[in-house]
Amino acid sequence: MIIAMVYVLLELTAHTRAQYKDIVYLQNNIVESTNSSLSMFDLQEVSLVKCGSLCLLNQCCKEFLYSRHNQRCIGVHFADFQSTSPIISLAFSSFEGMLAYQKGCENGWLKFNGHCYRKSSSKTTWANAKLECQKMCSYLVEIESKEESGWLATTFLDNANCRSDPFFDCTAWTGGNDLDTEGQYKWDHSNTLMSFTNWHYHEPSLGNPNQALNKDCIDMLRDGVWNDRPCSYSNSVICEKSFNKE
Ligand SMILES: [Ca+2]
Ligand SMILES: [Ca+2]
Repeated sequence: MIIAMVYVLLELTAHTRAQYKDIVYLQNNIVESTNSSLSMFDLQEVSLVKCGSLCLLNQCCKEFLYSRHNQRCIGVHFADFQSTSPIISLAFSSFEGMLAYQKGCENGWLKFNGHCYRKSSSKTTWANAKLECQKMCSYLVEIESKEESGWLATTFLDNANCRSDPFFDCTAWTGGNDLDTEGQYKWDHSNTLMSFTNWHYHEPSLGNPNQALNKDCIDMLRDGVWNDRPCSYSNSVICEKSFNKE
């Protein structure tokens, strides 16, 4: 398999930067050394605490492997970020006897059923929202169950400050859209057709074809139900990333 030369630039804090400078890792080399395209750094003679903090500081680091024996430290990349490439099965816990440590959700992210979620403080278009999530190694939220939908609404949207019109306040973009084929609603990141849906009573706008053509992006209202609207609308953003391989 030919893997394109991809450089992974670790964004380190000033403190770490002082010690490591800007470290650029050639992913090709890492693939050879660990047999996985998902590793993002591989360091020697690093303490467990340092290894953990390197992973914690980087939004793209999902978990890390550490060997007390030779103080080797490997950071594992979020698989979510490369959903289009084949996921190589990982057997990290037995990798040269290294122990795997799961990081958990970073500051500002909330955990629910093995996934981390974060709502942005600003509003933007659907396309920008997608980019915003990608920059954090995450994706626009994809809602697969009533439980997830309900949790998202009560956690991020429904609050005492919401104004009266539920369509124009306390709403947020999801990854749902029918940009490719009108009326065929898909999740952007996983590129799958929706199975679970939770539309608002009058939505989507398919009853009014003229409107539906201009409404290709789906947002969630404060009570968890969905609505299609123009992708240019400025909306809050909820990003998601998973810890479980899907
Ligand atoms: Ca989800
Ligand atoms: Ca549409």
